Amino acid sequence: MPTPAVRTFSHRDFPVDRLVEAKGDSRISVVLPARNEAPTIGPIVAAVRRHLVRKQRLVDEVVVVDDGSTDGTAARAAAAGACVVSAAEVAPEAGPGSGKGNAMWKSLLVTEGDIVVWCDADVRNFRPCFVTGLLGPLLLEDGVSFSKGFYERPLDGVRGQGGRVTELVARPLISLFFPQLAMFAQPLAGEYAGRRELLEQLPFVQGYGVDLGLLIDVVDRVGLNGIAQVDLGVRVHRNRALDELGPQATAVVHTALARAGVSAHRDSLPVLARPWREPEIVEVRERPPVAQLRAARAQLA
Ligand SMILES: Nc1nc2c(ncn2[C@@H]2O[C@H](COP(=O)(O)OP(=O)(O)O)[C@@H](O)[C@H]2O)c(=O)[nH]1
Ligand SMILES: [Mg+2]
Repeated sequence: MPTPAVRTFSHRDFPVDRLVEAKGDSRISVVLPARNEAPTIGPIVAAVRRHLVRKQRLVDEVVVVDDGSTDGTAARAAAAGACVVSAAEVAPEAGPGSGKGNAMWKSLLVTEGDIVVWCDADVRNFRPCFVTGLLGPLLLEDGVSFSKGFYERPLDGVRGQGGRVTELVARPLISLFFPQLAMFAQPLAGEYAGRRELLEQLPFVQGYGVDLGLLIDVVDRVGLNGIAQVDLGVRVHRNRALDELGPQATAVVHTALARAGVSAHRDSLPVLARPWREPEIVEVRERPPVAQLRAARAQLA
């Protein structure tokens, strides 16, 4: 069976002045989920604000969703001009949660953009073209409601060696269960953007399963034609030690299996057990689509 193609672009295809023109009256939010990202959060926020809020009027708000960072992340983000919210303070009535996906889900409740762009906050070579590249297909190509970033990711300066969880976990799972996603170059990329009306229809896996979970669910909902992937150049982020990748990999496996209908316990928390280490609980609970939450709130009002 031939592998289906994905509409693929480069950030260079989308000069910022064309985006500003195409944006018209629509509103654009940039969101950075962050936990203990003090070294990188300030420069990222500052770059988005300088180039895309002040110099060009492309982005309407820059929001950092913090999760109890203890290293001054919130203060640095605020000093650089972001609106900083604490995940725990958003929709406490929805019950406790944790992780990157939980912060992203909550970001839909505190932002106003018709388009929401998410970027990781640990990127060391962030450039505004991450944001403009992701916005390009949404603003300038027909029928696109979600765009996913991809990039070259060096490990210790060596090309093509980054992305261990991607290569050893996500790609095999995709090949086995979701071959329609095989042409996404970075299925676990944290840089992606979508139209709010689509994003609010989707459940969010709370932890590190969120990136793959959303990709699977978006393809399911809008088809490959409704998605673009965009080359964002080279991306350098904090590379984790192998033992830190185990819980992330577990979240990715669980998310994929739950969507493939293999896991019997979609809502129970898996535990990663390893010899001579404390077992680690992995956050894989899911937040319901925001549209459901809004409907429930409207009924109560
Ligand atoms: N708010 C919040 N952000 C998180 C949490 N976990 C991870 N992040 C952020 O999500 C982004 C990606 O996380 P990272 O650990 O770099 O994932 P990796 O690149 O896949 O190893 C970074 O900006 C993190 O700070 C969390 O529990 N809460
Ligand atoms: Mg990272």
